[in-house]
This record gives sequence, C-alpha cells and structure tokens, in this order.
Amino acid sequence: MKSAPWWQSGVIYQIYPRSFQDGRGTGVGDLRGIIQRLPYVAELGVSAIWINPIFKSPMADFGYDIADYTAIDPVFGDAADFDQFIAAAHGHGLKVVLDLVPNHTSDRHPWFLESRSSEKSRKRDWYIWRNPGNGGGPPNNWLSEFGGSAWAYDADSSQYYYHAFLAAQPDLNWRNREVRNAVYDVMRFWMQRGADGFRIDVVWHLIKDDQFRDNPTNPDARAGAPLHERLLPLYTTDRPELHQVIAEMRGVVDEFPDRVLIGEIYLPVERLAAYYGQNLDGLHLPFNFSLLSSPWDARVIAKLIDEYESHLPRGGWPNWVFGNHDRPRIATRVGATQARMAAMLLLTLRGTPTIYYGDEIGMKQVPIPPDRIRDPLEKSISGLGRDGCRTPMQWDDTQHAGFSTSEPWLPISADFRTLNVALQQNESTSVYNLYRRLIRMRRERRALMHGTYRPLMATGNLLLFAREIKTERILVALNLGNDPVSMSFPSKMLSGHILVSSFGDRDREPVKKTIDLRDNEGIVVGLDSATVLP
Ligand code: TEU
Repeated sequence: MKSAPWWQSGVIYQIYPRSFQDGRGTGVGDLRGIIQRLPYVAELGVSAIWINPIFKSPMADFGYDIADYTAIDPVFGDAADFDQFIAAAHGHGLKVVLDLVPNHTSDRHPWFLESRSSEKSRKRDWYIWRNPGNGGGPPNNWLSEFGGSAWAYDADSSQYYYHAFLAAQPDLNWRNREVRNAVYDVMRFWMQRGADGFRIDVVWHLIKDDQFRDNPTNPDARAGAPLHERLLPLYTTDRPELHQVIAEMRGVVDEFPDRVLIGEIYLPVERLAAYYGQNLDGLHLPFNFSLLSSPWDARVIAKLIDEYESHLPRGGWPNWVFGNHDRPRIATRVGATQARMAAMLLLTLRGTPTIYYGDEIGMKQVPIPPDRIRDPLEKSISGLGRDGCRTPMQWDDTQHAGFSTSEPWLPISADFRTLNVALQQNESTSVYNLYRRLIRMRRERRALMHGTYRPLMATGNLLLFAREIKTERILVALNLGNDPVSMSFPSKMLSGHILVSSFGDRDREPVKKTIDLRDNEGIVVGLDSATVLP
C-alpha cells in the first residue's frame, strides 16, 4: 500500500509570524525568530507549519493586504531569511505551507495602481469596477465583512471598486484570465523556492455574481449582528464557477510533487464537500471550522462529527480546527480544563488536525486596552477584534515572555509568568505535555491516523467514540462536564489500558468493565481483543 501523504498522516501547526518570536528586537516577530524556535516546533511532534502572510504589505490588515506577492516584507526579513527558514524547517523534517491571498491585493499593489490609473488601463479589468447604481451611490447592496458598503468610490473615474474586506483590499477579478495566470505564477515561484503548499485565504469568496445581483436579506440575522450578516452572501460567495478556478489551482500545485492545497472556507458542512472537487481535483483540505464555534455539549459535538463525516465525498480526507488568528482562543471559549478535552478531540478524531500556536500551552484570549488595539476589524466593528488571540507566544517568565527584547506590538498576557512554555516543559502533567503525548500517540497508532471513526455514545456530558483499523481499536472517552461520569458497557466486555489521560496521571492504568472519569477528565484507551463495543 502506498503510504499516506504527509498532510494526512501529520499534524499542522499554525504560526502567526508577528507573534511567535522576534529575532531582531523590533517588538514584532520575524523569520529569524521562527528559525530559532524550530527545534521547539519539531519537538512538539507536528509535521508542518502553516505561516500567515509574510509578503510585502502596508499591513492595513497585517499581511492580508499584499503589495508584492513575491517579496518578503522587511518586517519579517528578506529573501535570504526565507531560504534559510525553508532549509531549516526541512532540516527538522517540517513542511512549510504558505498563506496565499488571491482574493484581493493591497490598494498599493502596482496592479491596482495601474488598474486605477484610467478606465482604459490594461489592468482595469483585473479588479472589479462598476458604474454607480441608478440614482447614484454604490452599484448594489453588497457589504464589506469589515463594515459598510463593499464598494469604494474612485472620484477620478467616477466608478466604484469592490472590496469584500477593507477598502485598502480591492478584490481581484477572478473571471479575468490574466489575473489567474499571474497568481498561478506566484504559486510556482514559491513552490520553486521550496514551499510545500498553500492555505488559500477566503477561497469561497473568489468569484462574484457576473450580474451583480443584490444579496437577499437574511431572515435569521441575530439582533445586533454586524451589518453584513443582515444579508445572505448569496451572490458574493460560494459561486458555482469557483470550482473550476480551484481545479486550476490544484493543477498548478500538482505540477510539483507532494504539495498540499488547503482552503479557508466558512460554510456549513454540506457546502464544504464541493470544495474537494468533483473527482477530488479540488482542495486537499477544505478547512473544517465546525468545531470553532460549536456549543460545548456532547450531543451537539457528536452530531456535528457525524454530519461532517457523512458529508465528506468518497476519498475526501477530513480535517479539524479549534483555533486560528481570527477566532477567540479555545482556552477562553471553553475554559482551561475543557481545553484539554478539545486537545484530545482534535488529536483523536479522523483527519488532519491544525493547532493554532499557543493553544498547546493553553494560552488565553488577552484583553486589549483601547490604546493597544491594532486590528482594523476592531477599529471598524467594536467587539469583533482579533488582537486578543494574536498576542505574543509565552516562552518563559523573563521580560516580554522571551518573545522579544523590546516592547511587543501587542501586549503579552498578564499570566505569562505562570503560563509559559519553559514551565510546562518541566511539568509532566502540563497541557503542553498532553499535546506532545497525544501527537506522539497519533503518530504511533494506525487506528488514530487511518482508522475509521465509530460514534458510540453522547449522553449527558459523556462523549464516547472509537477508532478502528483491523485489530487495532482505540476508545476515546471525554467528560465535558463538572461531575464525575461512570459508564459500564452493555456487553460488560471492556478491557484495555489507558494510553493518554487528560490530567497526565493515569497513563497505563488498566480499564476493566467500566469507564470512570473524574470531572473534566478524558482518557484514550487502547482496547484488548476481548472488548465488545456497544
Ligand atoms: O479571514 C476571512 C474571514 O472570514 C474573516 O472575515 C473572519 O470572518 C473575520 O476575521 C472574523 O473572525 C481571512 C483571514 O484569515 C483574515 O485574517 C483576513 O483579515 C481576511 O481573510 C481578509 O484577508
């Protein structure tokens, strides 16, 4: 049998480069800093790094507004640093996934400057320009995710351009062949330099309705929801023509061996399946964000896993995510103890796990004082801010948490003296060591890596499932509540031993007849052949 590709068998670790390690004393993380910390990443046991955009950018949206797709922004280093980073990562056996932002550029990208210069410009059609609507004003009702109309007026040409995010992030026109080819060349450029693949930013946004129809109102909009949620993004996202574009991108990636294509997609699971492509010729991993915002309830989670599993196309490989640079930290969302259950779920479910940097030590959402707010989204829609999940990595208890020698760009969490990597490395029962054990276990057990998922039970606070491959069977039992749980198998045939326990104090303990969990406890059990699963 051909061995599984690395993006199926391994774990992905997301690094937000501004906040991982400052290697030059600027207060902002950079490539040199990441290189210094690669031994840490390798020791955690992950197989790949996905790094948020490091390309030349005015930083209106911290790298998601790119002014040159093939240059490294000086904040992060230079081309030589990049080459060193790739070589060092590969030297540690780590793959590197870059962040591709093809939906929009910076308004200072030479492409946009040229497009904007005149209606007759050769690149006019590279962006989405429209005349004012009837009676003046924006061409239609489309809204920006970052507040207000998605149309910005250009007084020189008396036309509007479309921007799904900031006005400083004009959307490229993906119906234009030259645009497509230009971005495909960017992809080739980085793969030639050693990139192992891409995470495509807002891939479900790439194509917009060619008739520019108004979006319908959302009948289910929550009271007080941000403006753009009051419309359904029917004509601005998830358009059918998109899948042909993705297949083209996949073709480009397939020009190089062993590369991966991941896509950022916030859609319900039943819409995700299409992103694998008709003949699995689309994304390898359409990000599955269903656990990012689900209620912390055993039944809800079990249902969501079942739904996801049942919607996957034949041969489509699953994946799971509990945090990223846009969403509140898991340890704050479900609490520090339950964050251990999240770790156990993430690393025992079927499919590739992605870990957001800092979650492996239980970093929390950090309150940001008004004068330290940096996120443009928070400045535009108060309360949606993402700074709190982007604060510097807490390495040790020295000044600035070992992140930098000068004042960091975002505040360090107040708890860094008691919550940091150095402490947790020396503490066998720490969250960090739980992650390490889980990752190692996942690598060593074929049932976890490639086995089937078998739901067993979701009652009260108990979530129970099995992973099986041939004779290797593993049972995962998680207590999502504050009371102890005890459960005996209907068959009375249960025997095995604990491989990993969430508090780290029951590893190797035998399990016979019943499963007993303390409050907020989870265990992973290697089952003996005598066990009869319910
Ligand atoms: O995020 C897209 C996205 O869906 C966000 O609008 C998200 O809903 C928002 O951050 C609220 O949580 C991607 C990037 O991940 C994000 O950092 C960028 O700001 C955005 O695209 C624009 O490029």
